[in-house]
Amino acid sequence: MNPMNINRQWHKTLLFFGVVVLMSLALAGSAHAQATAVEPTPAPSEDTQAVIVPEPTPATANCERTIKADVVAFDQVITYNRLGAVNPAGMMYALRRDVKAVDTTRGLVAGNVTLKPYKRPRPLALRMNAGDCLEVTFQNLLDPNRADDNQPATRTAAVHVVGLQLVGSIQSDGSNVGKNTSSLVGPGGSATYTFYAEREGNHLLYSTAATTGGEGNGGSLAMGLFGAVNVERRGAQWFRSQVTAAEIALATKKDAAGVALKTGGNHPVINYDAVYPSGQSRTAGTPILRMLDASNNIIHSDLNAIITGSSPSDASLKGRFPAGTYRANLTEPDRDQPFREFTVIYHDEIKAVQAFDEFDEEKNPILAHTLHSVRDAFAINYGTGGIGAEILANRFGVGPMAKCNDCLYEEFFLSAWAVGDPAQLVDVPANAKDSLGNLRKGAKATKVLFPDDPSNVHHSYMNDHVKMRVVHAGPSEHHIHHLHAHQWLHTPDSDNSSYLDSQALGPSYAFTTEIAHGGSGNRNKTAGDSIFHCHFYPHFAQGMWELWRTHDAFEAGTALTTAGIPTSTSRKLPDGEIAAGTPIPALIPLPGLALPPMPDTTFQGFPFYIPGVAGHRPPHPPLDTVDDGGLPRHVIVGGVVAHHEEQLPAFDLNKARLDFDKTLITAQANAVPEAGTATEQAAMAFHALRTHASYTSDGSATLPSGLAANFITNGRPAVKGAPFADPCVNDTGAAAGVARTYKAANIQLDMKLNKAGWHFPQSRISVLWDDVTPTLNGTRTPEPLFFRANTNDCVTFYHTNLVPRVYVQDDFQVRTPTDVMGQHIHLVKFDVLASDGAGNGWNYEDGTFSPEEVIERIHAIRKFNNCVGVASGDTRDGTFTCPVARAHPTLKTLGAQTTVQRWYVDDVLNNGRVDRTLRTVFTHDHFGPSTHQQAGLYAGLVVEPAGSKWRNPETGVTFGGAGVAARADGG
Ligand SMILES: [Cu+2]
Repeated sequence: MNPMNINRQWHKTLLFFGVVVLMSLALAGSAHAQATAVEPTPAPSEDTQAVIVPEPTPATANCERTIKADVVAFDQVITYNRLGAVNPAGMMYALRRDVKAVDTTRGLVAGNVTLKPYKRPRPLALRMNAGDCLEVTFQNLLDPNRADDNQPATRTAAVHVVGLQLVGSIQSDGSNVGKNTSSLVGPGGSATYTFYAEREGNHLLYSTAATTGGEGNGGSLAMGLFGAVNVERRGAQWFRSQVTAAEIALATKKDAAGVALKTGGNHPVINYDAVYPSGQSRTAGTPILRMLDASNNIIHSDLNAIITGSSPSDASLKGRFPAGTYRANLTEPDRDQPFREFTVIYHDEIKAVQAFDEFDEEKNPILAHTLHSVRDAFAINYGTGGIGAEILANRFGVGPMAKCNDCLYEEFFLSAWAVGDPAQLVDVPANAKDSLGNLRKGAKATKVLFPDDPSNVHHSYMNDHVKMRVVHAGPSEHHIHHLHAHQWLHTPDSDNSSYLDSQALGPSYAFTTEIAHGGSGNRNKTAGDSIFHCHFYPHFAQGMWELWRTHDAFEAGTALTTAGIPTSTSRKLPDGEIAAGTPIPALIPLPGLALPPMPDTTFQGFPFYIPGVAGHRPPHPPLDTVDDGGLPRHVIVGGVVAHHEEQLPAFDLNKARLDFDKTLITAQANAVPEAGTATEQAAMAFHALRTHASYTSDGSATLPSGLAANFITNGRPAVKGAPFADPCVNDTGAAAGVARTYKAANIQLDMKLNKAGWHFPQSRISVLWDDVTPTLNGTRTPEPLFFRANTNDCVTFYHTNLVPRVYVQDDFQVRTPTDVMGQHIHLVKFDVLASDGAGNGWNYEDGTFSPEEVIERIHAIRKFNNCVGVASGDTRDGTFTCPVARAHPTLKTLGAQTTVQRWYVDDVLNNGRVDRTLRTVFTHDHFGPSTHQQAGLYAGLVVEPAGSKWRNPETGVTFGGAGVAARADGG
């Protein structure tokens, strides 16, 4: 029996990140103002009061069509990421066509089943349309004997779907309840469950046979036995969203001579009805892209899909839903478009053997306590990216971060430059040991597996309409689904519904987020990686996050050798461990939309214009820095480090109990121009054009509307804080907004918390520049920074970092580097590449270094380049080779940096054109939030109606707002 590292959730001990702090999203209580313009009561828009006509609901299920799914449950090893976290006793569902016998002589019998090699373990996603019945033919192929005593004792199983109507009898419930005859089945047994769906939405699918077990934390849910049923509108058709390069070639139309057809822009002309020829891994004659065959059998269960409302080959609709299918609202005026569907299944209490022995309470009882809160324990779609294993891999010299001397701590954990895309699976995981049981150092993986589904990244093209089907399959915790740089209406059929980028979900809960303002890229057409994650930081740090990648160039998939390794000339992602790079899936375009251009040597498409170096932290964005403190824009690619407070040459596991500090002694740095490299400037020029003549996926130069098939990008020139996607833009590409500037600094102080004198020595808060000195000398009472803007303000936010580069060990947390801080904001519009206040995916590191980090890097670069003097004294002083720290021009701190965020406070109109405003907006550091949230580092932007003036509610004195002269720092 393989002893598994069982989750014990909340030990009260000295943890990586001390106190569990839940996010407080509504902090408006400390607002000290009132708006003179009375916020208008949302006027009844012409159809606000109108009755929303639901789709007809028959009194009893009346199957307009019967969709069939042949589903099996079986035992499957589930590996969660490339560092090696694994559930050797995983249990899952799959379509029968996607599994095979382990021992072919025994056939497909219980206990002898595994996924076919092309199929990555993912939760099962089944689809049906409203009005359909879904007939699930289920066979339990679980091993009659448990693989592990963490598996539930019962080996019975079923398929139960939350929220769908049962058809036929109660036997479709998949349960053993009350006096009903059980509809569970034992190993080898079969049952048929039939469900009816009356409306669009999404539903958790799971087995009710073992809902508790393994310490009472979820039974078979914790082992992976769950999925989702997504219900689409009547008439919807479903296609795969991402495939391999070989598959998109097979799904490209050919002329009579068999030559692949191309659009005028050299894109493949897509045949959405293509079928596999013989000689492929999947059955000849079955559809490549369509998820349903001609006999209504579900043949693809991908998490991601393209959903159309008509056939892509329909001459007039080209995949659109018939006009009026969806009720329009002014944050998403065109809801009848085809859309990309991402199934996002949160699950917690996962069973995982951790990547490294240090997490194991029996092998390392002391350090396991420190590491407990940063295990791989929270997941999405069977993938996880916990911070603990990433930091240990860096310290141990394994995985893509093995040589990242500049990777210190929490700041690199979400950067694909440093860690690769999240939840990649590889041929040799980073925790592989040698025959003596010792960790094998250095690079080991040679390829990323499953090129159609290589990572926890959901892909779309700019301007794609997107719906996320979010489900919670975990047994106990609640989560906050928070998405960067995009928003949705809670109920898009109601134009007065809440405008959100964060939404709570509890066990078995499910909702759809229909992305507003045209979907991918939001209103200002921002390409790049938008992370989504649980906003409870302990869950985030334990791996609960994914990326949504908006592409600005066509992705035809990475060409692979027969061994599955990217060819030397192929387009592929760089990697710190795998020299050949890692595959990009072929992203099937939505029909009827203008395609992004094929990448070329001038415009290479995201992320290839970001001048990062794989295996290291990326540079700061171009045009982002107001004051660099003497340290210009750069990438560190080598050098020598020291560990712990004592600056030891080697990482010491015993010291790590209390101290994860890491210091750069020498640094090899590559200069990157502040105004951008030639490649970056070409990308800026591309995005500065609003329209790019293009084609739809059938080769047509016109859209279904009859307009030219122009691919739309931002259309405004590069500007500080928004080099690619100026947020201060209207919906036709013209400049918008009233300028407003704030200048803020993050400071550390010993903050008193009550009259008894309780105080916290490492309080870290944001204040405006003029308030830095009075707050530090005690003449001003510290309070959370609440600042204001009116709808239609274009905010330039100066972010200065005056905080030490280390959070020292105290009663709550271990010693940790906090060398960089960012100002991540919710709800407003921004360029996700340069004002995300974060370093997510292949984006830049949009942060501001600590003054001490600036000085440390300057000293390390000087030492590497043999400059005379630690801080000055060389004839080359002031050059990139021998940088010299500078005092901040206003705040005087040596080495202090100021960077820029640019935000547009756009309107939120109901259908009566009344602006409901963005309301109160949360903003916080995103590089060390698990450390900083409980230390006080958060702020709020209060949004008032356009044209408001702001008065002190007690004195009546007007202090800001439209037309009122502000302080130099905006206060
Ligand atoms: Cu959570």
